[in-house]
Amino acid sequence: MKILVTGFDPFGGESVNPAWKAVSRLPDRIGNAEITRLLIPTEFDHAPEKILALARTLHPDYIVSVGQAAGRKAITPERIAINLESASIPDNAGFQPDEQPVVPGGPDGIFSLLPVKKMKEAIEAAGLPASVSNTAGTYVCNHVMYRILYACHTELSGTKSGFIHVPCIPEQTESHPEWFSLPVEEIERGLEAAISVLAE
Ligand code: PCA
Repeated sequence: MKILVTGFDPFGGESVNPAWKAVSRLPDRIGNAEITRLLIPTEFDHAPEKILALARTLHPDYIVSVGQAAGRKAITPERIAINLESASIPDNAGFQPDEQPVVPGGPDGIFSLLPVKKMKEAIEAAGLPASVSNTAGTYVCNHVMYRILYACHTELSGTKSGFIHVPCIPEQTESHPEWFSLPVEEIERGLEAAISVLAE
């Protein structure tokens, strides 16, 4: 089994992104799955294109994308991506969509193809805070989740995908003391627990 796990680069003035920090620490194998880690830019267009370019040759069984959700107090598998994007800050390429569809004519929402409740339970069983989230927002993370799920239903047959948002790490809370944080080792352990559900 092959699992492609992606993490974003820093955005919004931050110098780190806990998503890539944690994803880059994942081992080469989890259960019976071979893990491929991919850094993606926090850019609406390039992020899904980079994932799709690799997925077309790798043919992974699963694609799990991971992003930062500042202020969230748990590791949160996302249940659904919506066909709407609206950005309060520009992405790393300077693009700032305002109330537009992710895929014109696409379905309003696409459910995760990952077992989100089982993943949440596995993260909790590892001793870490978890909950299933019902919104991935309207920024780059929702865009990536929607575009990759859309591709799973169209061109990437045999691949299932979904998204996990993670909290910040302690070094980010110096400038934002109000943000909840978890050490990067813990986020990595939580992701490993969630991914192990796919590799059983
Ligand atoms: N979080 C942002 C985009 C990149 C990231 O890590 C989001 O939640 O949309």
